[in-house]
Amino acid sequence: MKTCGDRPVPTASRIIKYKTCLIHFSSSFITSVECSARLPELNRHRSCAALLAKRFPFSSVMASYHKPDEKTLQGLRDIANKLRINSVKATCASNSGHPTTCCSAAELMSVLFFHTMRYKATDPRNQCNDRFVLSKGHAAPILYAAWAEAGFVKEADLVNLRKLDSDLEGHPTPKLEFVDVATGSLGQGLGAACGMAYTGKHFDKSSYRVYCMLGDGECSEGAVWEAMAFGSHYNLDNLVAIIDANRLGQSEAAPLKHDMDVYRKRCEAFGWNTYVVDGHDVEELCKALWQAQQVKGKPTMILAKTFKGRGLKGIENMENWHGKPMPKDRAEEAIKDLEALIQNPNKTICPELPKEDTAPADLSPISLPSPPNYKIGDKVATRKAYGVALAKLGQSSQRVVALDADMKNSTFSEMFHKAFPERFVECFIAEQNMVSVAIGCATRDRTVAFASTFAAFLSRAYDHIRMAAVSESNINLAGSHCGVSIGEDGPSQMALEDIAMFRAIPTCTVFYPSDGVSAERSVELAANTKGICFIRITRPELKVIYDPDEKFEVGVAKVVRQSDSDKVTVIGAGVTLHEALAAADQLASEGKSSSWWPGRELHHKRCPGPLFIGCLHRRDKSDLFSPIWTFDSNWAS
Ligand SMILES: Cc1ncc(C[n+]2csc(CCOP(=O)(O)OP(=O)(O)O)c2C)c(N)n1
Repeated sequence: MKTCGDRPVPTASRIIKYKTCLIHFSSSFITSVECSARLPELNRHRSCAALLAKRFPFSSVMASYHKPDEKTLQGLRDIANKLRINSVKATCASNSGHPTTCCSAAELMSVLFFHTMRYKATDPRNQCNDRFVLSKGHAAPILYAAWAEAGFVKEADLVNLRKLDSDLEGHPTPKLEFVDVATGSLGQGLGAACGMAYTGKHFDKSSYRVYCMLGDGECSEGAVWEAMAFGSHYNLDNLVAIIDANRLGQSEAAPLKHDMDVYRKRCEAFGWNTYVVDGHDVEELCKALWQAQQVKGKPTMILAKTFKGRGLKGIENMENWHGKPMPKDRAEEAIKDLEALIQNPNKTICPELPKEDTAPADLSPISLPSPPNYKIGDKVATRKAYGVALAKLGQSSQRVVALDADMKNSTFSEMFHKAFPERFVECFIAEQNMVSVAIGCATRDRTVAFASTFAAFLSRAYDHIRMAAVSESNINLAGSHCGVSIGEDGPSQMALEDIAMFRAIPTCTVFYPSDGVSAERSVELAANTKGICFIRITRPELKVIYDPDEKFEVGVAKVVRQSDSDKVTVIGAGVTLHEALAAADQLASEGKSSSWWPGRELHHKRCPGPLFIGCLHRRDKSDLFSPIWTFDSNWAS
């Protein structure tokens, strides 16, 4: 069977022309046409065509496709081989890396970067540029090679791959201007790409498009399919994903091997438009990627049948070559072979420039438009104050967006939803994807993203949160129903590990507010704090203990009570601060008032240990020797 490329048939009326064809169609476009002599099937096809026309009115009638001229196509083939050569050279120089992973993707990268995507090669992070996420991050050398071909990276630097003092790390990170999100933990790129595409379509309302490349082995990750469901649910027609189906994973073949039809059916079942292509045929790729640009209402998946190690004699399509650089002599031979395929080594192809329809990000600080509106002694749950503050911040800045995982009526992010439905992203019960989507939304400072759910369920997204830090992301995560204070719901709903979990994340600031005032200020501080922010919020109502004008700072604990005769320091935060205060009151009533107990509220920045030492300010030397008691509702201390 000939797979897509020869003649995709965009409209039902055109289908009828192919009288003797057996038709295979994706839900919005015909993807492959196989001629057969089965005339009796004609009538069935006719009715099928009529049915298609009825079901898919094709809001966009496809503009006509112009095949690139032969010179351009050869130029793209030449670039693909140059990318291969540079990937082999770089991995040889570092004596590590994944040359075979790069080689299967060479034509895909060439066509994407030098035919399809629109971007300013001199300004990779320009807000108008198309975005590219290399979800199979171990193919980093070919990404670096593509940016060298585009002129942004010096070609001579490519051999510094994986060196300690080089930003060309083994897996891409945003230390490089052309990388928006770090990848390398497989399965996470598509969720981030969804966040970028959602932002482009619904927040920026701009024409930039988002491309994401995945490995076939990677597609065993459930997170990929969470992202697939999200992409089609939100009709992200500005999103194109590509599976580099090179058959092989790391230790053996990927489960579907080269069964492109099963890939197609799965992607279509998830609501995506699909094209099955020969991933080494630049012309087919140009056409499929062009077609994808015409599709309305759905994201597109390009299913590219490729061979791992393509172009490397004796290695192509062989097992046991994953993650292995080629021995020097074999590399030299392979480079010669590849050079021989290049017809015009000096030809460069400049990418098309993007449409200038995205405003630069507004980086001004974001403040609550009014102070928290509670009186000391009022009772309010910090989760509710979170919702109030988020809605207030939404008034202050268009960049504030909120995400939730079907918990908005528990986390109170529904208050933001009610006020700004157009800036609320329901991610449904898919916490890993919610974190990745938030990361995507926050790239290039397009949004200030707050994502909320029960704190307990953020633990299943831990690897995504870890990668958010590697991505230098500024996302804010709010976890409600923390600690044992949620009571009757039982341990499955209680976040007990969350403080330990977030404290271990580099760049993370943990806010654990104790009342409505500090909760609102935590949200305000988080919006302006770089790195990951975690706001730990509680279910039960707590007494307001701070004046609405109380000032809070990251990394500085509050002294709630103190006296000159204090004997011990008592530390609490959130709900436990109130327990500590009750204990202090009880001791006082028992005549032990000589030992006044200061309770302290914590906003701790990368606390080094369970005692939050970084936050405590001893008042004098004698304080150094006073005992410290902590009250905690987690398993971190
Ligand atoms: C979550 C995760 N699990 C495991 C790995 C280790 N690993 C790196 S590459 C790889 C195989 C990937 O295969 P595939 O997605 O098909 O990519 P290919 O190299 O074949 O293009 C594995 C298992 C990883 N990086 N991330």
